Amino acid sequence: MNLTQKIISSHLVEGNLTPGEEIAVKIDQTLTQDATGTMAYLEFEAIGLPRVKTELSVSYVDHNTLQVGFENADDHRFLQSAAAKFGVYFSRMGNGICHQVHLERFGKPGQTLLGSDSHTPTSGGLGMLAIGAGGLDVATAMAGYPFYVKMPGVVNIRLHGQPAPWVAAKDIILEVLRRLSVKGGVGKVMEYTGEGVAYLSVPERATITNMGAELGATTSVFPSDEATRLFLAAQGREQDFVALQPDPGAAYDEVVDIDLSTLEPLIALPHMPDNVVKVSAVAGRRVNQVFIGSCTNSSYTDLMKVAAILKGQIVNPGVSLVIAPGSRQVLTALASNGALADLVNAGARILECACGPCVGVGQSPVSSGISLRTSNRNFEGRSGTADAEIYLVSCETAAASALAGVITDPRDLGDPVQIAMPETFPVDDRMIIPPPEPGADLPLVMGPNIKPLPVATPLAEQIEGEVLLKVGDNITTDHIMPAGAKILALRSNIPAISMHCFISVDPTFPERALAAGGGILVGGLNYGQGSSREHAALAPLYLGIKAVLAKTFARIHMQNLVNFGLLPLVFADEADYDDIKQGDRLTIEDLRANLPTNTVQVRNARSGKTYPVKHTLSGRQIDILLAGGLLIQVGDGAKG
Ligand code: MIC
Ligand code: SF4
Repeated sequence: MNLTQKIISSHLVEGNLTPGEEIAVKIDQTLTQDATGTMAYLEFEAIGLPRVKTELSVSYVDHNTLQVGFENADDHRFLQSAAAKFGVYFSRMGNGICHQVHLERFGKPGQTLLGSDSHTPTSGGLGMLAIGAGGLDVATAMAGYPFYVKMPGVVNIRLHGQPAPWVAAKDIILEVLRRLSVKGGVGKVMEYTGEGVAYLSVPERATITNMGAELGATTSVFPSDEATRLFLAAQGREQDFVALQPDPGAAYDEVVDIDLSTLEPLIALPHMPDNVVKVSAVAGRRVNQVFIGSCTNSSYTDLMKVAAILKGQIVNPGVSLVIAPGSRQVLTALASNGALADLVNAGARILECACGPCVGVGQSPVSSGISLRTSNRNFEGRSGTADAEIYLVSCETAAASALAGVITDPRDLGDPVQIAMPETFPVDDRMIIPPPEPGADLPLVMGPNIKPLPVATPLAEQIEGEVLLKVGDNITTDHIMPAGAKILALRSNIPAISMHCFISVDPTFPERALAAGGGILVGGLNYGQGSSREHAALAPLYLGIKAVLAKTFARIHMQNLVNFGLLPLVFADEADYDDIKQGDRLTIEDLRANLPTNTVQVRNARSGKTYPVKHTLSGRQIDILLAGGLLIQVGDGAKG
C-alpha cells in the first residue's frame, strides 16, 4: 500500500479503497478558525451534544483579529466560551495561524485531522492525513461521526536530487501547480516520495502540502522519517513520532517526477496560483508591496532566511515590506536570537501572528499596485484592492525583491543563505487554554451580531427559477463570498453577510436575488475552488438560490452546497452551458424521483431546449438533500 492508503485503511469506517467511491474515515483531531468557527460551534450546538467526541479538537483565532467594531471581539469571546463548554482547546488571539500552530504543537504522524479551513493539509508535512472541509462537516466530526469523502486517487510526486541553490519548498509546489493546474488535484491525494524528501525539513514539507489546496487536491502527504522525528523532538513531542513510509513498490494512480536540482526560483503571476513562470522571466518589474507570512511561509526557518537576507540593509523606498510571523513560537525565537531586530532595522513592518493581509485583513496594496506575497492565493480582489496584482513567491524571492524594489531572482544575491533547524524550539503553550474537566454546564456567550443559523428545507419536487448569474471557469469562493476585515466581521451574521455575495462579480446580485425570490446559478469548470467557507453556500441559501448548474465543482464547496440543501448539478454535455443566458428561466422537474436514478433534466423556457444533467452525488449526499441538509440528519441522529 502507499502511505495514503495505509492511513485511510487504519481509519476506514465504511467503504473500500476504490478511487471515486465514497468512504467514511474516522477523525482523530479537528481544528477550526474564527472565520469558520463561529458557524461550526453554532452547528455543534444545534447537533445537541454536550462535548466533543474526538481525541483532540482545537479552536484557533487567527483570521480576523483587527477588532474594528465590536462584532469581531464578540466572535472571539463566543469562540472562547464555546471551546470551554464543548471540551475544545482554545488557541488565543496572537498565538498564531492555525496551521502553523497545529504543525508545531498538535499534529501527529499517521493520524487524521479535519479542519474548517482549506489549508488544513499543511499538517500532511508531518505525515498526517489532514483534510479541509466546511464547518458543518467539522462539527459533525466533533460529534463523533466519521468524515465522508470520495476515495481519492493517489498521485506519487517523486522528488529527485537536491534542490538547486536558492530553490525553496515554495518553488517546488509552484512547479507542481505549473504542471498540474488549479484543477489538477481534484479527487486526488498528492503523496511525496523520493530521495529529495530528505532535503526538506517538516516546515518546508508543510509549505508544499499547504499549497496542495491550490491544486484542488483532497490532501497532500509526506512520509514520516528522521526529519519528522527531529522536528517533533525539537517541539518536545518526540513521543508523538512514528515512522511511516509507503510499502516498497507501492502502486500509485499517477506519477509525477520532479528533478529538484534543475528547478529555478518560480513565481505565480496574477490572478491564479497556477499561472507560474520563472522569476527570471519577469525580473525587473516594479514592486509596491512585499508581504511575508501566511500559513504557507511563516515558519522559523522561513523568517530566519528573510532576516539573513535583509540584515544590515534597508527596504527599497518604493516598497512597503510587511511581515507576519506564523506563530508566537516563531516570533519568540526571532526575538531571542536577534533576527527580529534585523528585520525591524531593515524597515520591515511587523504584524501580529495571524493571517492578516493574506485574507485582505489590512495592508491592501495601492491602486494598481504590485504586491509580492509568500502566501498561497492571488485571486483577483482578495487583497482588498480590486485592481492590485498579486504575485506568489518564496521568502527568498520576496526578501530579495523588497531590497531591490523590483522583482528579483534571489540567485542574484550570491551565495545562498543556510539556516539550520534548531534543536529545540521555545515551547510555551500558555496561550492555548485547555478545556475544563467535563461536568460543568458553561454558558455560550453571544453578542448581538451573532444570528441564528439559516434553515435549509427538504428538496422540492420541482425547482423553477431565473438564472440570476452566469459565471465562467475557476470561480473561487472569494468571488462568491469575499473576505477582508469588514466582511469577515459578519461571518456569524448570515443575513448581513449575504448582502456581499458575488458583489465583485455583480454588485446588484444580492438585491436581484432577493427581489426575484431566489433562483439558479450557472457556473463553468471547477466552480467554488479555494476556501472551505460554508458562507459561500449559506449566503446563496439565504438569498433563495435553489440549485447550481456547473461544468464541474470543487470538492469542499460541493459538499457545503449539499450540507445546506442546495442542489449541485453538472452539465452532461458541456456545450449546453453555452446555450444558457443570464435571465433565462429554467425548470427542473420530478427531482425527488429523478435524483436517485441520475436522470434529472433541465428545461430552458427561452430556447425551448432540455439539457440532460448528471450529478456526482453519493447515495448519502442524495439523502442529505432529500432530508433538507446535514444538520437535520445529524441532529436527529444525535438525539437518538
Ligand atoms: C482562505 O485562505 O481563503 C481562508 C480564509 O483561510 C479560508 C477559510 C475562510 O474563508 O474562513 C479557507 O481557506 O478555507
Ligand atoms: Fe489564513 Fe491565508 Fe492561510 Fe487562509 S491561506 S489560513 S487566510 S494564512
